[in-house]
Amino acid sequence: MNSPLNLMSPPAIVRRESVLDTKAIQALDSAHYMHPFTDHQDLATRGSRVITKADGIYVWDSEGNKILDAMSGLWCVSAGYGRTELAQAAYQQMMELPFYNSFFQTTNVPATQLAAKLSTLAKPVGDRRFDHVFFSSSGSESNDTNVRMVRRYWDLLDQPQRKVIISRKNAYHGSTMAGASLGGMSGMHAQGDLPIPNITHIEQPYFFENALPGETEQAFGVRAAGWLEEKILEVGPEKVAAFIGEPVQGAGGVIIPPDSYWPEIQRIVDKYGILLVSDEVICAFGRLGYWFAYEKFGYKPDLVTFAKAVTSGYIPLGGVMVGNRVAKVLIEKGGEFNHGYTYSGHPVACAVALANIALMERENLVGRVRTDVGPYLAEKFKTLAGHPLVGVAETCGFTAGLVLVKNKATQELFAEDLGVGMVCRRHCFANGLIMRAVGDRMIIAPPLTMTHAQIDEMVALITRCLDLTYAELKDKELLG
Ligand code: PXG
Repeated sequence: MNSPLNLMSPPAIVRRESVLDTKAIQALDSAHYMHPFTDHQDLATRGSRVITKADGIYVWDSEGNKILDAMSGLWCVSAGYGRTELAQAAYQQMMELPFYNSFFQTTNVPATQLAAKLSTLAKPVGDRRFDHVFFSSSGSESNDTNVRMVRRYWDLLDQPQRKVIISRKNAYHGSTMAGASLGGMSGMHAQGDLPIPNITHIEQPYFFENALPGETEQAFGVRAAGWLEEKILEVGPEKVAAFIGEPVQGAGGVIIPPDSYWPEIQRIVDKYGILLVSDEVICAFGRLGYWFAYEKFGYKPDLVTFAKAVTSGYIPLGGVMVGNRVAKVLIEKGGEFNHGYTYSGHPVACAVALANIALMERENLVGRVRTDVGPYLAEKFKTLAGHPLVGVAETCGFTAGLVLVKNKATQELFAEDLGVGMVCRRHCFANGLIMRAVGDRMIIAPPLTMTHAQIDEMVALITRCLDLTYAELKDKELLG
């Protein structure tokens, strides 16, 4: 027999500090690696930035540049980089049970414990409780699961004609056929005959672009929710299965709805009896200061999508919190639900998620967003709103967006083809800061571990990059 393993002592990590041949990696990358959402001819001419290591809130590239990652990887690394206990949890679980499936009446300990833990974190609201979880490995897969569950639910209730799912323009719900169809990204729909049938979209609740002159935010929120009712009536209420929305639209540019929006959406879905799906792939696990963001906005979803920060991005995991309204029907009337993934309830991913949640609880990462670093970031963004290039600067929890404008007094926007957001993003990278550009909306979603001093450092970098962008635009006589 092999000698017993000391499960608590993973082998020492050998740090690969040797100098990397960046050009060689870039050549291999360009020749063989097809990247997501990438123009490969463009990539080949410019070469990829090779990220080689990370610690805390910083990443390093192969040229040794240290970069403050204000996007947490891609909205994922909420606990920050270099957390030994997450690596330890993965190592230990890999040695104990690296994989077993959850089909055929089997289960594993971490998946079971995580499901139970998530059920306690997803607070009951009104008559909705979340006693059940369905696991996948990503946000996209989870939204495919939602489509399957929503349609199965209505079939089981003898209303098979209820198939239409209403979503919003500029929403992001993933990149599988169902995810991309639910999303409202016109560039994605233009490739591959999307959306698939029975998915339709309404306008987004974006005050800055869609409000009428003189309209208050509160009035706009109610009017924007009203677009859902108009669509329900247009489709025919008897055909509508569900509405899906992100609490705050992330990839769409951190679009924060007015407070009046979600309660009015709730009123409308209740009126027509349709299911409400809250896609919290970005917003859950503390990003908005709550474990789940429906709590912040006070609505009652039937299904809640999660992924990303459930493991702080250390390993892929996603899933759906299944509310009692849907779970009861699926379980009591449904028999076998013919849906699932090889990696549903992957023991290593679930073990990392349990360790990540324990870490978040111990460091109060969720609470500090609500009462400490969230308000501090909001205060700092108020000062950024005064910058001559900034039209609006707004935050929600620990995510934020600002709009670059040609003329501050009139709030006139730049022509789209100027790509001003990308100009700003270039200055960010060159100055050691990762910030996302969505059109001319610059957005951040930093690790929830940030200290006040690190927030100051980030805001100083943002200011510097705005100054540099402003100077470049002024030189080119592009300001209004
Ligand atoms: N729903 C939401 C709300 C998301 O933000 C997905 C689903 C899909 O998750 P997966 O794990 O399948 O990627 C997401 C993902 C961006 C960006 O540019 C955002 C995401 C993914 C890629 C890029 O901001 N969000």
